[in-house]
Amino acid sequence: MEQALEMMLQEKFHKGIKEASKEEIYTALLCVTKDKMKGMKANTGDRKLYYISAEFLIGKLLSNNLINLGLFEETREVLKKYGHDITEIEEMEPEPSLGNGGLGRLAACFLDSIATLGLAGDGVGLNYHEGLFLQKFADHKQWEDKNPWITENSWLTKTDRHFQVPFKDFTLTSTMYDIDVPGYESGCNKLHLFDLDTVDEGLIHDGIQFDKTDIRKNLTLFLYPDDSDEAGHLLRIYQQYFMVSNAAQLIIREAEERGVNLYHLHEHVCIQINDTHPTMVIPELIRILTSEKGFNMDTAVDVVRKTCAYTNHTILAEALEKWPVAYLEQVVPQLMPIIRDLDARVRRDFHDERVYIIDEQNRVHMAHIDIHYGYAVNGVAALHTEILKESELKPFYDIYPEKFNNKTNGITFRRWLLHCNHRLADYLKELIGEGFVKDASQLEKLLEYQNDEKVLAQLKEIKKEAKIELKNYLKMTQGIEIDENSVFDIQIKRLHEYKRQQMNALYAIYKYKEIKKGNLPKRPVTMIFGAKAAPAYTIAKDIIHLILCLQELIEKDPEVRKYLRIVMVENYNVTKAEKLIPACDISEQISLASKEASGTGNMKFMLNGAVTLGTEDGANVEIHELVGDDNIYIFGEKSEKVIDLYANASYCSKDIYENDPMVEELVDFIISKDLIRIGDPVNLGRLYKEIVGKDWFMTLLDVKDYIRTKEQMLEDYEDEKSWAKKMLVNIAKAGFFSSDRTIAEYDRDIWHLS
Ligand code: KOT
Repeated sequence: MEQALEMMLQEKFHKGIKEASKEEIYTALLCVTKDKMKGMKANTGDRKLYYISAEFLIGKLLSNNLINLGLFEETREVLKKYGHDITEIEEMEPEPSLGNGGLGRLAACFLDSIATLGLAGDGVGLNYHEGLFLQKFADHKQWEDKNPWITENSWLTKTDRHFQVPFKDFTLTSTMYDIDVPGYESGCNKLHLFDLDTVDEGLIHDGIQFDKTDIRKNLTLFLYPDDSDEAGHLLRIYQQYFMVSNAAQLIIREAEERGVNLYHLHEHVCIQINDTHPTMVIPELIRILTSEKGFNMDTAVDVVRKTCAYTNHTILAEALEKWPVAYLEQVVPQLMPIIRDLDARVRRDFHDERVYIIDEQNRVHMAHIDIHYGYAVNGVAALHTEILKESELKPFYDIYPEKFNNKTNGITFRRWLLHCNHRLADYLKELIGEGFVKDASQLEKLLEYQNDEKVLAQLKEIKKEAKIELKNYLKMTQGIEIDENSVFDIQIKRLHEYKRQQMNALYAIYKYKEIKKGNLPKRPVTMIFGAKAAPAYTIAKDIIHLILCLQELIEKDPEVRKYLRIVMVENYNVTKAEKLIPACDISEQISLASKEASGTGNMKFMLNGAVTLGTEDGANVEIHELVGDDNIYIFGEKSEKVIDLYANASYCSKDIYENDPMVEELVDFIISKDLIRIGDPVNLGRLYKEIVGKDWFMTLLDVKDYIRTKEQMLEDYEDEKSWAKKMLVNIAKAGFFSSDRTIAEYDRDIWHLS
């Protein structure tokens, strides 16, 4: 590494390692690493997977690539020798925020595990020029700015693959860019990101506003900012079709290059459709096979059905894509005859309008295409899959029980332990050997030490060091100084009402009032939030406003500040997650039961020794089963009850508010003089009204149990040894949540690559 780095720096900047700036070293390291990956062997196999996804939230790549190439330690030492700190070099890398949250980050973890398991599988997506918006706080509100990430030297490599993508009024020529995906001590795969040469960043004005009319100039300009944005639906359809038409053409081209007889495509290729954003790949493949490759419709449908599999990531109604026929006619009229034919086949075979593809209001249900014309359907956690089978997708499960299966999500331990928490990783290696790095189930060896006081003390020490590191980072980035001896209570995830950050804010109000009354906690608590709200999601932004107002209220109150702090981290992203997670004591996973399909932050936290405070939702259920009652704090109503409340429309937040003085007092504080003095009465008033009058995600149903449970947790934290044991058990049991396990299951049950 030393020689390669020295040569690269000379070549690019005529400088040695000692004289070079951090930026120059970063750039040189990027180029050296890219060269090394070029020399790696590709994972190959007779059957190849294409993981199509509108989002790949890959995060920074330098350290991760170095870890997977086995070069991290050496590089760190070389830099140290010349007086550089690798963490400071990492800061130079712009984060590619090419995803909104869980779905996109999962796709990135999967690519890492697919490559690590030596499977031939590439990602296919879009090369957004701007990642998810940059979040800024001013006037206690979120403001959005553009978030470019592509610089002259980046992980992208321009290829000479181009395809023609036909739209109604014009045809576009694509360019394929590749990012190498090296496996850990294994071969290399690719992430293919398609783009247009004509995209114009100059269209952007006033933050993230841009002219939506000229598709040639804006198609891949922005990542779609989540589902609640009403505008830009047509642009979204343009993006989706551009993605899948390129994917379909690439898949067929590569199959032909490998000598595959297209009538046997399904024996050599499988396509994983990551939620419904890539669903149009089904009619697009059928279109190409019938119009260009001589297939008749029956055969094309049959081959495509045996090739495609679909993953569902949410049951939230607003996220289930239903495109008006009129929109599709306007953008991709060539697909409509095929979609109509697919719908006619369904209507011929099944006399149940709930499973039709085109509904009475002339909307195309994208998930229905996937389920009828794919061979597998999976949910992302045990509870989620059960809900799909028993309620959300029940009519489909009744028709195709054999297609449904569960694949509980996972996370890559390379990023979420080895990279983000070197101290813990090194200590674990020392204690139980290196085997867990490749075989995560070996983390259970830690259980042997659950009563070993030295080990427990060391785990606490490592946590303390991570907390100090976070403290220093927050001081540097936001000028906020927190106390490493306080309990770090962290909720970081997209801002959504179902995730219930507002319930956590009500806890802050509770605690504030208790302290004011003189009921002082034994140890100070630092409540840390990180969350972006979709730019058009009004109530989510109001919740951010509430949290920022509470933060200020407490900061300015010397009496309370000693015992309680609130820190809302600006521009929460993958990079910040990597700094926050190792430092966490209490992991907040408090979604309304049945609403969080899985969650993956919950897994990252437990792996790093945090204890979960959560509802019986998503993968929390499986965490609970693994660690047992003593090592997790569960509260709130269960999913059956919640589903029942929805079915009977029998939840009424106003009843709870009016009949419970404690709840009333907490909610009223949102519009108290104390807060209105700091914040905006419009935002706070709207949020207050929403919670009292609607509360669609049932905050008030669980808030008291939540407060009680969190108080219990804070009390238990004081028993140092027993808390450290909880930390240990959580780490030891996290092995199940390695994405290597998840991918091995996808391969065994769905892909059959190995
Ligand atoms: C967004 C829009 C449409 C369809 C699905 C989504 C979606 C779902 N985005 N993120 N998710 C999350 O996916 C994660 C990975 O499976 C889950 O852990 C999490 O619970 C989902 O909310």
